[in-house]
Amino acid sequence: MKTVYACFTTDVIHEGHLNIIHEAEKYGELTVGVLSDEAMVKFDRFPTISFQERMELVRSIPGVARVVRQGDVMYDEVISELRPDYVIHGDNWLEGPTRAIRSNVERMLRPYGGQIIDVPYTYNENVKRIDDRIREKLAMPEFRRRRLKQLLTIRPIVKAIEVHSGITGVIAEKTVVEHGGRLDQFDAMWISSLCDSTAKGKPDIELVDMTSRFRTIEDITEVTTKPIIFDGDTGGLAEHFMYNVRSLERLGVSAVIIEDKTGLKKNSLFGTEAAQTQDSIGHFSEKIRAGKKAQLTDDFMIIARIESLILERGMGDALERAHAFVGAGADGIMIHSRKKDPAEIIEFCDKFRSGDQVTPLVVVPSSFNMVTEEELAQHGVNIVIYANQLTRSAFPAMEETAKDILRHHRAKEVDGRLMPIKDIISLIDTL
Ligand code: SPV
Ligand code: MG
Repeated sequence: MKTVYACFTTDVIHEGHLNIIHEAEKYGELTVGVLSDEAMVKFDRFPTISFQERMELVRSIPGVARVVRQGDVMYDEVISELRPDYVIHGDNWLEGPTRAIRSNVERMLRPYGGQIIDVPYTYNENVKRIDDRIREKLAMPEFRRRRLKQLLTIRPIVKAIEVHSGITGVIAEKTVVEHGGRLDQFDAMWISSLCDSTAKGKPDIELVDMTSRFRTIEDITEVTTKPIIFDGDTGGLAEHFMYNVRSLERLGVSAVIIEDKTGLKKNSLFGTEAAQTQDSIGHFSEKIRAGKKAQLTDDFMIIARIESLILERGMGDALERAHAFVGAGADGIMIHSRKKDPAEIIEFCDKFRSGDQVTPLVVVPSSFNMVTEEELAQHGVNIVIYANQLTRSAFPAMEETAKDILRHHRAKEVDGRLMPIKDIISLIDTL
């Protein structure tokens, strides 16, 4: 009896999967691999049911002889172990980034003469409706909110990219690259105060009010499913912060980061060039306590951001604050720096980790952008935020286009660098 292998990356069995099983039966005995939670998350199919439930679901389908766990999106381990005669998959992996997975399977099968069976991918109204329903479910506040904590337990480092609108949200949601045989994408989104303000043509001084910032969140949640980390600036008055924590939870935000400054906040990248006042440890700790007291779900995180290195108050002050804020209930610490060299950030992380191995650490490498995600993870960093790169890449491009249309009195000269209209249309989902 020949053997056939298929990997399922889903919470719901629909006619597309049944078709694969039906086809597989023509070739031999079918083993189905159920992708582990870790691998699903990396592949951005966040599970809505547990791994055990997914195993049971597949086991109950007639035509499936055996169910195994597949621990990675790539098939190396599972093929070495099972040596199937055939691997069967929908032919949608002939295109796009998932081609890398097909190449991986081809490479693994070649040495012993195994073969791939590409089955025409089932895509009809019914399958689309099921896919859409899973996406809609993942976009619901109760699912989205807990995703950050889930990611922290299963990703070596959580990667967040700045978003400030529906379209930047779509880019964060959908951008996948295949690089060196691996698929990569962002895990989460950062709603930066700098970029939210800039998109509205306003300075980053807590001028854009919360009602407007919440509207930005809604623009983003309407078209995405990934978890959100919200830049809460100073958090404002503790009495107001309490209400905002609840509003953020209700909107499905996973975490708010508040910084230990008071009075008129200016962007940290000004450093000491702008007069800025750091809050006292006692007062800021009270704000954290107030937020934690107001919080209603277990999923939400309040992360304390320390400005001591930005304001040149020294490493000792930064560390003292970090431990004090954790003591006050902070669920994470963000340490910021505007030095080009990551040395002070690394020193902080190492020293903090020598006394606290569990509290998540967040960094924003805008200035110290040489440092890699791998290096940061080695020093105990759990979340890396690319805080403003989408904004900083988009606006110079728009400005150049505006100038060139003025120069040429027409738009022909700029056309070559514009996104084709059909690509814009396919980027945006319609119901
Ligand atoms: C933001 O993105 O708004 C931040 C990070 O707060 S920074 O601009 O580096 O201060
Ligand atoms: Mg900010």
